[in-house]
Amino acid sequence: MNAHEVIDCAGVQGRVGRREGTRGRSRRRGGFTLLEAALALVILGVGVLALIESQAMFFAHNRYSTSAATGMYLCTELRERMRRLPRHDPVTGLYFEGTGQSATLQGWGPETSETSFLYYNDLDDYDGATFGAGATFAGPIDSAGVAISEVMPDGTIMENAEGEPVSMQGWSQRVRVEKVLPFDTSTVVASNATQSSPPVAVDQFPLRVTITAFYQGPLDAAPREMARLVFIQP
Ligand SMILES: [Ca+2]
Repeated sequence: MNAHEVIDCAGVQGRVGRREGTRGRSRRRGGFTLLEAALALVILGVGVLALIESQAMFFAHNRYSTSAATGMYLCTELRERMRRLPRHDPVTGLYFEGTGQSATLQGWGPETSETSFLYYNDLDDYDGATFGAGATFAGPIDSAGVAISEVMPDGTIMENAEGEPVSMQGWSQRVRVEKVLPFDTSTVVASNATQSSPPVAVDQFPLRVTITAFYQGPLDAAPREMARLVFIQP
C-alpha cells in the first residue's frame, strides 16, 4: 500500500464516519421521546373530551328548548279552545240546591249530558280534564278539539298499522279551573265559596284556568312538566 492509497482509505473512512454520525444525530433530532408523545396525547385527549362534552350539552339544550316550545304550543291550543267560554254553564249555571247546612253546590264540572269534551260549553266543565295517552280523553288536542298527530323527523305524519294518524307520543295537557277572589286573583277559594261583604254570589267569582303540558319520554319514570299557562276569566 502506498501513501496515496493510505490517504484515500482514510478519506473513505472519514466520509463514512461522518455520514453515520450525521444519520445518528438526525435520528435523535427528528424523533419524539416517549414523554413528548404522551404529553401530545394528553393535550389532544383533553381537547377531544371538551368537544364531546360541548356537543352533548348542545344536544341537551336543543332538546329542552324544542320540548319547551312544544309544551307552550299545546297550552296555547287549549287556551284558544277555552278562552271564549262562559265561566259556568249557560243553561244550568252554578247554584246551591237546598238551603242552610244541607245546601249542596250544583253545576261545577260537566253536566250529565256532556259526556265528551266536545260538548263542554263552559270553563268549569274542563276542571280536572286531561288530554293525552292514558288520560281522560285522547290527545293532546288542538283548538278545534282534534288530536294532534305525531310528526316524524322527516316531516311526515306517523301512522299506525291501519294507516291512521297517531297522536303525539308522550305528551298530555291538564286543566285546572279554580275560583279566585275578585280583587285578589292569587287567592284561591273553594268552588262553593260565597262572599257577604261586599256581596259576591257563588257564580260571580273570577276563574283562574291553569293549563299544563307534560311530557313522558320512553325512559322517563313519570311525566315531566314542560310548560304552564295561566289565564283569568273575570
Ligand atoms: Ca257545561
